[in-house]
Amino acid sequence: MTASQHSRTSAQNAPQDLGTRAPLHKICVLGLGYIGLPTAAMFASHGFQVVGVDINERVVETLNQSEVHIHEPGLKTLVQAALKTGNLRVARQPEPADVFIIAVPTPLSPVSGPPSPKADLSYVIAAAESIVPHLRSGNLIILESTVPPRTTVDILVPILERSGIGVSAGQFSSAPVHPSTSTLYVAHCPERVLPGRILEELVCNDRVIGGVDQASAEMAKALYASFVEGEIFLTDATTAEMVKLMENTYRDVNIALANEFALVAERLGINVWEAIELANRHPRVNILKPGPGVGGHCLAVDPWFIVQVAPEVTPLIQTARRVNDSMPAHVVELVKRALAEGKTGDQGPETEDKLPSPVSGPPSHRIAVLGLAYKANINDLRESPALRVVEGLAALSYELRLCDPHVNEAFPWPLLPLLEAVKGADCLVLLTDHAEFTALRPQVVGPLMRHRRVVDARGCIKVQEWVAEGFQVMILGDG
Ligand code: SAJ
Repeated sequence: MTASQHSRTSAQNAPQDLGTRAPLHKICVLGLGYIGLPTAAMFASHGFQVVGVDINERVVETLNQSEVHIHEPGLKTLVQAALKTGNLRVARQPEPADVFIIAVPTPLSPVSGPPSPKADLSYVIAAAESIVPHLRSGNLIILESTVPPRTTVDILVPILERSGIGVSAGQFSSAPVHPSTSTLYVAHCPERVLPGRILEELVCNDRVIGGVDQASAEMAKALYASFVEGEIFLTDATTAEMVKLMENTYRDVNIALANEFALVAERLGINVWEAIELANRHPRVNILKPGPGVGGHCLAVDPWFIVQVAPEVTPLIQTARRVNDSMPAHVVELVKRALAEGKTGDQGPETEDKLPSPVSGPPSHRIAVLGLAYKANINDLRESPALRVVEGLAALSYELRLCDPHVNEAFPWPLLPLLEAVKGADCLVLLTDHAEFTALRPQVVGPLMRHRRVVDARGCIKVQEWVAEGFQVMILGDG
């Protein structure tokens, strides 16, 4: 089917159940995480009656106290406003509604492991089972969670059919719509929002909606058109699942390429950052940035969902994943090398922090690790490569001083304010390019350190400035 643009609507002018012509007023959102909560609040702020459901009691309690457990620009204001109007309610259990939106996590299964991890669909299955007793004819069920191809048709639909109500059938096609009155409509509507810009992208991004049939896709489109300003494209459910996975896999593979270029540049003794900048002057080249690895709940996970359905024909995707997964260990090697490479630079002030022999062996080194979140200016630690680097450094018995001004979580090590983390350090290791760290001045931190060394895994410091202050500088990808 070709692309079709939406028309704007709202709950007052609500999309219709195509069979009964009843308006879809009430939405039950299952899972109040990074996607479910903003989506629930967005629908509520557009006049729908929304019940947000989460199995985590703490999440429900927090929201019922008008607090928000997710840090995302604008989210707290939106959620609080939605709760205040009464359009958004929060509960532990689902209840009857016109629309059910499943937005629960799909992590990698802890039991599958190498050589090829697989999706853990237990949350999707549990959420689908939990709504079965509440389903009524004419309901629209939307799966937003990222899933392996064919999950909607092979796993979700059979569970929903346990309700005794049939799922809107037939091949997806642009044939005329003849919905029955005793039918469930089912669609996959993957999210595409970037953490840090979720609310903006929820509204502005184009959206791909995959129906199990034409009627389901059209119903879901009418619903999302209440707030989506981007174009809405309709297709079948399996194509929509694959589209979502292809987007994140494309990015993961391209980051792996940048990381591989970085490793080659180190061998050649050239600077990959300069080389990438120059290569990107080509009108059809856009190489991404190398770094300490790929984190977050999407890029580090989703490519495996494609691999699991076709392992024999996906060597490129698998290799890319492994290249990106190998980067934290490479950063640990860079730190080891930086510490082993002589005693250049200012030795810093004589303080009581001075250890007997700071450069004679790894155990005595004090490392200030700057940045734990998986990317800049967010507090999200999921799959963060920085945590793998920290594990690697800890295994070498270095004394670690961790700092991440965006993160507020318990670690085996306390999180310290920046200048405290840096005090008496033998090496700074920059893992996340938070604004606080890219603005860091060597003139400020240098005098606090025991040895002036910095390892920059994000290519974000101005090398000359640091060298001028007597720092021994090591940049990932710069030989
Ligand atoms: N990274 C690099 N080099 C780069 C770009 C990113 O090393 O040049 C690293 C980041 O540091 C981070 C990881 O990749 O560790 C992922 O960051 P990201 O900003 O590329 O993506 P996410 O995971 O925050 O969000 C992605 C987005 N997908 C795409 O851009 C194709 C977002 O639009 C999706 O909605 C989201 O995944 C998701 O939920 O699937």
